[in-house]
Amino acid sequence: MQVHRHVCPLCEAGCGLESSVDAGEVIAIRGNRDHVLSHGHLCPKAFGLKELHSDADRLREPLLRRPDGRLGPTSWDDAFSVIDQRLTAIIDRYGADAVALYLGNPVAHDFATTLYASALMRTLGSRNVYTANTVDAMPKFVSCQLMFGGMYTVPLPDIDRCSYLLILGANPLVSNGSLLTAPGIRARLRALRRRGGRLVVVDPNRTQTAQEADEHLPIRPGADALLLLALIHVLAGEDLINLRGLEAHVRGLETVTALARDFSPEAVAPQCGITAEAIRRLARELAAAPAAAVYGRTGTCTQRFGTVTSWLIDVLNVLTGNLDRPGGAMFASPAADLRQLSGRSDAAIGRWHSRVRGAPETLGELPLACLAEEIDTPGTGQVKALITVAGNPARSAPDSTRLAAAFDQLELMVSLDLYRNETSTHADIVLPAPSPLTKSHYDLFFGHFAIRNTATFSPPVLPPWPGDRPDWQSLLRLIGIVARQGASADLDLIDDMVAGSLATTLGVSADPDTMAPRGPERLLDLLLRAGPYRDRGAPLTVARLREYPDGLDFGPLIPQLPAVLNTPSGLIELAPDLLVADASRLRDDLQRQRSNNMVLIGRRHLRSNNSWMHNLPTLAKGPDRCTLHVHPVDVARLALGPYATVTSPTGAVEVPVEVSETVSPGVVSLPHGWGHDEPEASGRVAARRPGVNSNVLADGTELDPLSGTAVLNGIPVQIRTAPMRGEVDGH
Ligand SMILES: Nc1nc2c(c(=O)[nH]1)N[C@H]1C(S)=C(S)[C@@H](COP(=O)(O)OP(=O)(O)OC[C@H]3O[C@@H](n4cnc5c(=O)[nH]c(N)nc54)[C@H](O)[C@@H]3O)O[C@H]1N2
Ligand SMILES: Nc1nc2c(c(=O)[nH]1)N[C@H]1C(S)=C(S)[C@@H](COP(=O)(O)OP(=O)(O)OC[C@H]3O[C@@H](n4cnc5c(=O)[nH]c(N)nc54)[C@H](O)[C@@H]3O)O[C@H]1N2
Ligand code: SF4
Ligand SMILES: [Mo]
Repeated sequence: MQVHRHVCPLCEAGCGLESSVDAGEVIAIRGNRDHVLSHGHLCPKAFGLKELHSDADRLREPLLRRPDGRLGPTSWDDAFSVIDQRLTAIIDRYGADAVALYLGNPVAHDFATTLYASALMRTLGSRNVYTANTVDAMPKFVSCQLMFGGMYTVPLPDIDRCSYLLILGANPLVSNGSLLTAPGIRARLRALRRRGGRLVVVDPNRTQTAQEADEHLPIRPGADALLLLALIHVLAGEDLINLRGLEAHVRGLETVTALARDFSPEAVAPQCGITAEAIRRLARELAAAPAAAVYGRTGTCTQRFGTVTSWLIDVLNVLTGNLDRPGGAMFASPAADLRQLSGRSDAAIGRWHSRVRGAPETLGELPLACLAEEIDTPGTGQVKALITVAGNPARSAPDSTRLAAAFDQLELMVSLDLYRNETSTHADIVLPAPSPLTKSHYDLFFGHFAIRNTATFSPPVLPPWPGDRPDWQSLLRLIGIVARQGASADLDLIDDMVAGSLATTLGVSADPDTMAPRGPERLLDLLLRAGPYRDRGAPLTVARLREYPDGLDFGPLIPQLPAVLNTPSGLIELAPDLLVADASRLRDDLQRQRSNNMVLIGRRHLRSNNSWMHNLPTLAKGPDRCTLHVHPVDVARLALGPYATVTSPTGAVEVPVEVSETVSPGVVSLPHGWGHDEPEASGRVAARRPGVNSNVLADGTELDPLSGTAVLNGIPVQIRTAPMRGEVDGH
């Protein structure tokens, strides 16, 4: 029996694991106590890796849509030769913009896919690039681009050293942290409180994280920006602003405090559903704390004021003098730093616009909410082909009914996935991805958001299955096709070009004698060599990292101002024009009559992962998760029975009602990523308890204007009791 030390690729926590392998099979998975960052932490999803590996429903060979309209097995060569013929014809006829690319969440968890997908993006040169960012973190990336000059320059709460932590719209006890790599978050939050610190959570739901806190403030969904402006109002009005040395690095202080003038705690209290006294006290506590950090995540992003809210969170970190300070909100310094690839840019938004509704591009992407209309609206520039990589937009995108229908109008759809999911089942060609246990792993993306600077490289735990092709090789083939070298292009040559261009951008030598062999490890090698760290006097490389299966520790985060700034002014932009202008929408909001509509928010579960892992028996067991949480007051008021119909302007779903004291009155919560009801998609275990797709309710017309991010939280809905469905889904 062999014990392999490796890192879990399933979420942003990046836990070090120990897998025992016997006769080519994983027989046990434990947390690695010696891992430099996770010290033995793991969650139930880690065991999912084993079941994922052996899941008989996982795709094992490419699928091709046959003349009878059904998907059937085909060979890799045939799959690529069909893609070559049809993709080339589409580009010839309509141009590269007719080919859209969608990159899903797991792309960010696979360094090889990240690097080759971006090479495909560059080679293709289409304006129709979509990712899960515009249903997720784009607001934060935009606000950091505008304030600090880099989308990866994101302040992280230094939770191991802070004495006060204000969390808005995040539930790290369940999500295990997002834009926050801090494995074992429960222990870290408990340690904060043990050392006399205070944890405050702002969330319409009294989540597991809120239950751990000293104080929970149940805010009305979408009102965070108002709350944050009121906190700034109090800091300014009570002379509590204290930059503690940041003065030399900021500009726009007066603009931002002037903006907050109209937003007194008394003015915002009714919209927030939080009393003016509580808001004043919060501001005073934040100012008085020796080391405080404010942190927000998806609840603050996927809402009407996503970018403004993300911005104001960091304004607070600055005004309390806690930015870039131990115990405050700090910047990571990853061993492989993607910021080395981006130049100075102050115009990251609106360099082009979507064809149909004219939505601006943000950081190189168009809003996912625009994809359906770009496919189903005829005219010049219409999207005719779509390549999806590790995503399920038929469940993760707003107005997903329209999107799924649009897929069937495409001339070509290619999906790379582990499964035939609700998206890939619409594809003409599905290219299977291998089990995560057969891939090497390095947290390229999440190193930028880790609370301690570490680096771990994990080789594959298990050998590949015969016929497996990793995503990066499929992407390399697609690059060859788009580069007009055909389906049987010389992949080594293309890979050399990808590596050569990366080396040039990074300004490092790609000397074959000192490099890792061709493929993703060579690209990672280049990034590590160009990065900030050395090991025992030598440049950091993949070979070096292999010597440290428990990870290399470069220590806690250290202050990085002003070198980390990449704004044209070289300063922290506290009041970027675009953000100040958008904040004027808030003034209108303040005047708006508060409606009595019920509003819908999302919810995550520890044993689930967006729309997948629902086919793994140990994770799928237990009570039904796709239920509507409704406060008892509303259950009584609406006379709800065991089932409810939830209706929004775009759609309706029928769900089991779960009476819940945690969700605020007037708010209901429903998880996303369910609705495994497409015939032949998603696997047999998942299909037994399909749940419903909450994204038929999100309408996709309302976006956070600066980031193109869809409003997925705070959706007005109507709720009424529904008849029992009897046997429909096994209830
Ligand atoms: N209403 C609502 N909608 C939401 C959200 C919400 O909170 N509420 N959350 C949003 C967020 S934060 C996100 S990130 C998105 C996620 O949206 P997506 O990224 O579109 O979807 P996922 O459900 O993460 O699906 C990932 C797919 O990748 C496949 N996969 C996993 N690993 C690999 C691999 O290594 N290679 C390949 N090729 N495929 C792989 C899985 O089988 C799965 O089908 O959803 C968003 N949508
Ligand atoms: N187990 C598990 N882990 C996951 C995932 C998963 O599906 N399952 N998904 C992964 C992904 S892709 C991501 S992006 C992360 C997300 O990580 P988190 O953001 O930490 O997770 P969420 O549960 O989406 O937390 C969002 C919170 O915002 C609250 N909220 C909703 N609307 C508002 C609002 O208007 N204001 C405020 N203040 N709060 C609001 C919700 O009640 C919820 O508690 O999790 C990742 N980890
Ligand atoms: S917390 Fe995340 S990284 Fe850690 S074991 Fe669970 S899924 Fe894997
Ligand atoms: Mo996400």
